[in-house]
This record gives sequence, C-alpha cells and structure tokens, in this order.
Amino acid sequence: ITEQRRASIEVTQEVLAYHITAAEREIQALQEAPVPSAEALHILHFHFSGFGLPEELSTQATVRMFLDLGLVREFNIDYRTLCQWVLTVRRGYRNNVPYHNWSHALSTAQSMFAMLMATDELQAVFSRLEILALMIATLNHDLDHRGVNNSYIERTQQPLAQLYGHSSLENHHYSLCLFILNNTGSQILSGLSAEAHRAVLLMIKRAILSTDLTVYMERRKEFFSLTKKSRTNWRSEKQRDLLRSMLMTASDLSAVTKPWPEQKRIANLVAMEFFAQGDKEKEELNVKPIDIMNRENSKRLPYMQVEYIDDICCPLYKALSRLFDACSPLLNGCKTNREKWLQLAEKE
Ligand code: 5BB
Ligand code: ZN
Repeated sequence: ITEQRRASIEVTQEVLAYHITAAEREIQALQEAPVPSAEALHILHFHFSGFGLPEELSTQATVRMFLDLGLVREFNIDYRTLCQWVLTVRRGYRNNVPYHNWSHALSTAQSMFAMLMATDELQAVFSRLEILALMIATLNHDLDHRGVNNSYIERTQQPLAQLYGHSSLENHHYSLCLFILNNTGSQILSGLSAEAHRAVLLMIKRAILSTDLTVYMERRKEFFSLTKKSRTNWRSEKQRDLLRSMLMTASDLSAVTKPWPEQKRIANLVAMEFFAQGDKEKEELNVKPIDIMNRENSKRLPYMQVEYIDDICCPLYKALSRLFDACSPLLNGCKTNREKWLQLAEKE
C-alpha cells in the first residue's frame, strides 16, 4: 500500500466521520429542542402552508403531529428513534425536484393531521393503528420522487419499471419507507406486537399505493356511490380501507384547497416539473410531449387547472364533505380556486 493510498483512505474516513457526526448532531438537536405547540405551528388549520418554514421547524411540526395524535404514547415510540426517523424521511426527498419534495410530503401529512383533528367522527372510525399507518404513509408517500411520472419511467425502460411493472413509483416509495422503518436507529414500530406490526405495514403499503392517481380514478366510483346512498358502515374493513385511500388522495391533492396565493405558487411548481419532463422527452426520446408537459402550452395553465379541479379534485372533496361536515373548508377552498383560475382562463 502506497503512502498516497493510505493518505486517501484517511481522508475518506475523516469525511465519513464528519458526516456521521453532523447527522448525529442534527438528531440530538431535534431531540433536545422544545417542540412548539400545534397552535403555534398553525398545523391544525386547513390553510397551513409550509412555505418559508425553516427545515428545523418542519421536522418539529412532524414530531408534534405524532405527539398530539397520541401515537408516541400509544405505541411506546422511543423519542430519539422518532427524531432520527423523521430526519431520515426528510432526507429521502430530493431538494432539486420542484414539487415532489419534502415540502409536499409535509403538506400531505399536515392535511391528514388537520382532517383527523377536525373531525371527532374520523377519530372514532379509525383505530390508533390505522391513524399511525395514515401518518407514516402520508409522510413517506413520495419518497425519492424524481420529478417524472410512471409513464416516463416505463417508456425509458428504467430498472424501476422492470422491478414492479405497474405503479412503479409508488412501489418504490413504499419500498424506501419500509427500508427506513427497518433501519437501525429509526425503527419506530419496534414497540408493536408482531401482529400489529404486520397489520400496520400492510395498511401503509395499501395507502401509499393508492396515491397513484389511476388507482384513485378506479376506486373512487365505489366511494362516491357509498357516500351518495348513505351505505356507509365503518365497521366494514373493506369500507375503512376505501376511506383511508380516499383520505390519502385528499391529502395528496390538498394544494388545490389552499388560499389562492399558495395554490398559484404550487401550480407553478407542478408546471415546472411537468415541463421539465416534457423537455426530457423531446431531447431524450424524440417525442412530442403530451399537452400538460409541453412548454408551448404554458398559457393554457389556468384552463388546465379548471379541468383538473372539475375532473379530479372537486368530486373527491364533495364526497368527503358529504360524509364529514368538518371537511367542507377543503371543498370551499377548491371552489374558490376554480373561480380564480376560470377568471384567468377567460382573460386569455
Ligand atoms: C391529471 C392526470 N394526469 C394523468 C393527466 C393530466 N391531468 S389533468 O389534466 O387533470 C392536469 C392536472 C393538468 C395540468 C395540471 O397541472 C398543470 C400545472 C394538473 C395538476 N396536477 N395540477 C396541480 O396543481 C396538481 Br397538485 C396536480 C397533481 C400533480 C401530481 C400528479 C402527479 C402524477 C404523476 C403521475
Ligand atoms: Zn404526492
């Protein structure tokens, strides 16, 4: 072994040790920080926005949700383990993706939290274990998103597509979620019995896979008919599973329910991500991207949002509001934004 090689190994070890210490310090800082109340963090409101929230506060807000839902107590979650788990999940998102990043994950989890806290009925429908599954699922549901959709991954024959065949991304998000839960130091489920552990993982998997919009479009018919005919029986596991998946989508798409400035900001991030994929398709695949991903259509964004709201978002928030009156602010926000987009579309 040469002197030069030995020196290079030493440098590598130093760099590694530095990173381990930095991560360690961050865990410790979160563990020792007093966590602001839900009121102080504004996470009980449907119009919450994480925009401009420092990263430390975003992780503290996550810890606060687990505390206030009684999950830490109920499942004997070790506090330091929870801190490491949250920080690892945060790091599992890519900062260079405009929309599908940690901020979207936090926003999705917060929407779920706000719905659960706003309605005693929802808390009565679900067991603590189901609530634990929903919170873990929302926070993890887009882990390692690359800013391109399933269709792009399939068409470019990436390993992910070959691995799963369908819902490639969502399967990947779940697989990473499981990896973090099994990782030494972040095993927040270690206090559960083997049976509860198995049950919660299955619910998390089903919840994350249900965030594929094509799955939502398929399953929502049954949900809408349930809500219209008042045929709900929440003792049925099949119906609760359906409700959990609809709540996942309602949380996932909640940007559309936010006050107008936030909705406009988010829609622009979504457009940025769509157009970047369109650019790649032009360059790498030599194909004309579909309308929503084609930069040449950027003028039609307001019109596309109206369609998106009418076809995908509004029906869901309408159905949810029929079941749970406390969710109607989501529907109202959605309707207000529709009017704003329509005004813009008509100006064109
Ligand atoms: C949505 C379903 N998609 C398969 C085809 C396009 N449609 S859409 O026509 O309803 C549509 C939705 C068109 C344009 C859109 O945004 C233009 C900026 C949107 C849209 N989708 N607008 C949003 O504000 C948001 Br949030 C979303 C959801 C984006 C996440 C969906 C990512 C799925 C990747 C597979
Ligand atoms: Zn999402």
